[in-house]
Amino acid sequence: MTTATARAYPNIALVKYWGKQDEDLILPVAGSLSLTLDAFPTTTTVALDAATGTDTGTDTGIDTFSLNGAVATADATGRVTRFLDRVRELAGSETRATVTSTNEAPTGAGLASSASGFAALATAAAAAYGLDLDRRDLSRLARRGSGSASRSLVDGLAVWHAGDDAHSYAEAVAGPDMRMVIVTVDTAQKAVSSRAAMRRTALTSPFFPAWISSTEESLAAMLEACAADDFTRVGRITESHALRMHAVIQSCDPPIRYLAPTSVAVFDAVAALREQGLEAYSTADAGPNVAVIVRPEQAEDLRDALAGFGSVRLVGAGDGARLIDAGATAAAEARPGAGA
Ligand code: 2P0
Repeated sequence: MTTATARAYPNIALVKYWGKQDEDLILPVAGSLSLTLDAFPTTTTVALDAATGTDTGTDTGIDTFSLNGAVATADATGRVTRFLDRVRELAGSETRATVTSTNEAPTGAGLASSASGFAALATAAAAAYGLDLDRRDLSRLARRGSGSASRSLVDGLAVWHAGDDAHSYAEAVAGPDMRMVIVTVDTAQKAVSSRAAMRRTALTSPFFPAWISSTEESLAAMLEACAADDFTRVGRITESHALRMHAVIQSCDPPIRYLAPTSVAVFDAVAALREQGLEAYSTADAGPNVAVIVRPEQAEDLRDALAGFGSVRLVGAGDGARLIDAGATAAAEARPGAGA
């Protein structure tokens, strides 16, 4: 048995990804920019079982996937299998895998568990199947599982480029040092998945073409602001871009609204804090939780100020996906008869 274990962290976009130009390859309509966090990791082990390979004639065609100690749903397992099929294609392998994953964030609540999930899975699966991929190619591979996962391969601030398959990957960008306060307003599973909502937005929103061009402009401005180490400009772009994303989502048919009344109250509270000299800016993903960026020296004050709106967690910039255990192949091979 060959196993590999990887750990990856979620990321929160400051310039959002919302819409695909190619659903199969997961190529975005525009680039995006995010901060990989140092909290809420996903840890994933991929174990290949030689006994189920087709060379033994016993291939059942089924990977197994467990999430947080329970057998995952057929949908989730199917998504993992489709991803592993891509890895097997690259590796020239037909060996099935057992995937075991633990998530420290509530799955499906808008805390980007698919980003950390597919970043960890790509990293562990590439190692288990013996692929020798650099970080750029791991980012491209993770993208095939979930677009935002491409960014969780990168430490700290990451830009994910739009483009064709070869050019659509994430890489690091330098920018201002910042912290983020995550305000968890609700941990329930969202009613409409990001994937379905993105598709509906692209198909039905009259504003979608403007969303694409405005995201391109926001990303160009954000890259300039990062290069200039300009926290204020980064923050202003972050907040207005997030509200534009929610506007285009709300404009689809039938409409989708991810922000809850409490989410809007957090945006208002942060705007009021800015008036008082606590400089912070809000964003929110496809759910009601709000992430607020702040300068490091004001981070604890912000956390304390927002504690009344839900559970609050102060986080910083974290590492891109890493292998934490590079496999038991050597040990298994050294012990004849061991393993499968
Ligand atoms: C983002 N989100 O940039 C945006 C903002 C949510 C809101 O990326 O279909 O789970 O798997 O590529 O990556 C969520 O979308 O979607 C997302 P798929 P994904 O973070």
